Amino acid sequence: MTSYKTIKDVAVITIENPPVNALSLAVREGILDGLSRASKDDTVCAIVIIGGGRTFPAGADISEFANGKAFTKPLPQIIEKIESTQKPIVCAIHGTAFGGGLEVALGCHYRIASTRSKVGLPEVNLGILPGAGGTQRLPRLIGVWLAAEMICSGKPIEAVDADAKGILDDLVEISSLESVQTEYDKLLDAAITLALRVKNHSLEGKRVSQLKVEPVSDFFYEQLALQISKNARGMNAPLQALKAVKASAMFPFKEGMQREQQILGRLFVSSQAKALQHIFFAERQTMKIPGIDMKKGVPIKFVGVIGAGMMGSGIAINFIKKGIPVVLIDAEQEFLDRGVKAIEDYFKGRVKKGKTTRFLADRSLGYLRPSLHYEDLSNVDLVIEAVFENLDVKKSVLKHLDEICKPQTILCTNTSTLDIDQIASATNRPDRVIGTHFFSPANVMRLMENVAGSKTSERTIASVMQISKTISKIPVLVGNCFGFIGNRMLFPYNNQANALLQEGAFPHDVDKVLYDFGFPMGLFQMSDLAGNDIGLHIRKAQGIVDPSQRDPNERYVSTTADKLCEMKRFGVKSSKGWYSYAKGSRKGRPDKEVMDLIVENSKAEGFVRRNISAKEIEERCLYALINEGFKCLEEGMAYKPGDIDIIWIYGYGFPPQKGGPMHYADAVGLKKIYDSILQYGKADPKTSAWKPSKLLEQLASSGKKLAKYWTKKLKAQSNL
Ligand code: 3H9
Repeated sequence: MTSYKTIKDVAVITIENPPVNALSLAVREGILDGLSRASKDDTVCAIVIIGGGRTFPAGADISEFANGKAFTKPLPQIIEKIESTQKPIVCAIHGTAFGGGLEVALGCHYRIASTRSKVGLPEVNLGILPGAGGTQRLPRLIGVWLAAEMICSGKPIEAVDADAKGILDDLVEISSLESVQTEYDKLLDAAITLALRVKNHSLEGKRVSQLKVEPVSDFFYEQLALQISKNARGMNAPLQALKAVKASAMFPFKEGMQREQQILGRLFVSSQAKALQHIFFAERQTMKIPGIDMKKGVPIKFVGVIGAGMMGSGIAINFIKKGIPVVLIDAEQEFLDRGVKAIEDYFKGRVKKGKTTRFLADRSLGYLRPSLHYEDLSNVDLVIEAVFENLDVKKSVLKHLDEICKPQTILCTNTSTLDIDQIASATNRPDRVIGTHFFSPANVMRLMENVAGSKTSERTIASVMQISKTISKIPVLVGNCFGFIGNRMLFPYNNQANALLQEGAFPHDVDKVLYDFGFPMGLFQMSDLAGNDIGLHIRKAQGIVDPSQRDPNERYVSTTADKLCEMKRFGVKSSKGWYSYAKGSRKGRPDKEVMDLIVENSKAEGFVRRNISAKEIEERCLYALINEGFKCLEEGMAYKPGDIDIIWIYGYGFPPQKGGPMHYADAVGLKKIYDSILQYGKADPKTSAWKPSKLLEQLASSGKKLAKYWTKKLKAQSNL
């Protein structure tokens, strides 16, 4: 996991633990061994620590947190050993020196980095803090102010910025065109040159732990704490990390380290840390699908997008930003022009905000080819239709594409609810048809639900999953059912919210509970923002708006929602919906007209309104959501519990510190959830959402956890 060599009397310890050189136990032992050899060898005058392959360590090995290995030869001790070594140590950074990686660098006496590299302490995103001296050394090196900002936000910075802040001693200029090998060679050369230059220098002032910290006023901590509470609402780690940083200014290094370790110990075992670390791995597992070999994907080099509306132009942006040419089609010149302008404005905005350069923006725009003619799609590798959400319209577009595009072209339909098999049946290539459910705004939201129809081939799935990754999305493969995973689960969740209105709650009661749970906003606020007509459109498509078409054995909860649309209360866009809005504002106020309507409807529908507790609101909304998640798993529509968690965190604002609905279910206890579902079902037998999933029933009665059960099941499948 590490290698050792000497070059010009400089010992070079190379960390070799691909892909990210995580600081596993074997790596830590390798570093100790290298330090010991270099210290004992009289011919060695200095030491260089460098990462092999593409990067300096991107942190401690997160997989060692759960199995306890992190506590054997722990990282803080290794870094202490590095810092106290009598020969100068130069750290050479390329790639991403994150977390424990940066902490190792802070323990070295000199730090140089490639201009292409990034450094950061992202531990708060995993629910912990930089617990190998990061909260004590970084403030000593660059001051409390800058260190607290980096540690509490967890955001990485570019090497050039790190140099300006005083984290680095020097930069090694590497252009974007140079290979990783050239970067490594140049960096190692520069590190050895620096090591030889400083070989006889005193290490006085070079051991960061011995530097003094300039204290800052309490006002600074209070302001930052306020900002954290707003930006990272509900997250423990950033505020705890701030406490540790404050300790660096209050206590000598040793005592500061003790504080850091105490806080780390508490965070380490917290439910938030477990949830956030679960998400870290779940996000990276979405590409691992039983029975799908991702290597079978074909490269996508040329793309078509149909529909230049908000969705289509947003989708096109994702591709041209990555240098993939896009033919953007619309039927009308006016709509096409509007779409092109929206794309140009997007890039203009990025240049203005300093997020890209004019040159790069123009280069991206150069990949856009607007057209009114489907014939221009004859040569694309993949085409995504983003036309109106209507089965017949989508079928006729796909049929037309099937006639025009080359036989290998993959046809994608961007839909949030429609049946992929029916759409595919309009073509002669159902194996090359797949759903790509982008979330709006498509150029911002990272989630993509890729929907496999019954005939979609492995090659099509692999190609689309891979191109989704290329355009920086988080793709999740889901099965073909109404609403797929995200919207399918949204229905019972939303139905419970509406049922609560019938029984006695008001929109602001329900929204407050969901906000307090950690969602960025409640369901009624979300509906107002998206447009209440969207829900109506879906209910109409389901055929449940007309009372004569409804199933008499199923409770209908959306009378008020339907009436709001009749009253043209569509939400923020019409300044009134579930709430009323001042012109141009997105902050809604409870509205008497709506509250009266809710009370009137309760009466008309035979409900005697009652006070409903926050606990009941939370349980009913969330348990209905979770029950549907279990049904998605047992039907094979979702491949892993973690996939559902990723969809709900990235698509619907489920609080990440709770780990997603399925992780949260395990944390609450499946028996408790199952029993509550039975109870709510007894009180409300006409709501099918309260029919417990068989899988939930089975796990609740056997006392098993979903995560463990599913991992075992997947392992057994892969061994078959
Ligand atoms: C820490 O340092 C604590 C200390 O302060 C205190 C300790 C006492 N460990 O993301 P990718 C795996 S906490 C284990 O797809 P990319 C990852 O699961 C750590 N495994 O690549 C994946 O595995 P697989 C603080 C890790 O190029 C593979 O590597 N550091 C770790 O898109 C490739 O990952 C962080 O939080 C790890 N630390 O992005 C940084 N990191 O192939 C976390 C990655 O089996 N890492 N893996 O699916 C990252 O942000 C990204 O991985 C990085 C590369 C930007 C580095």
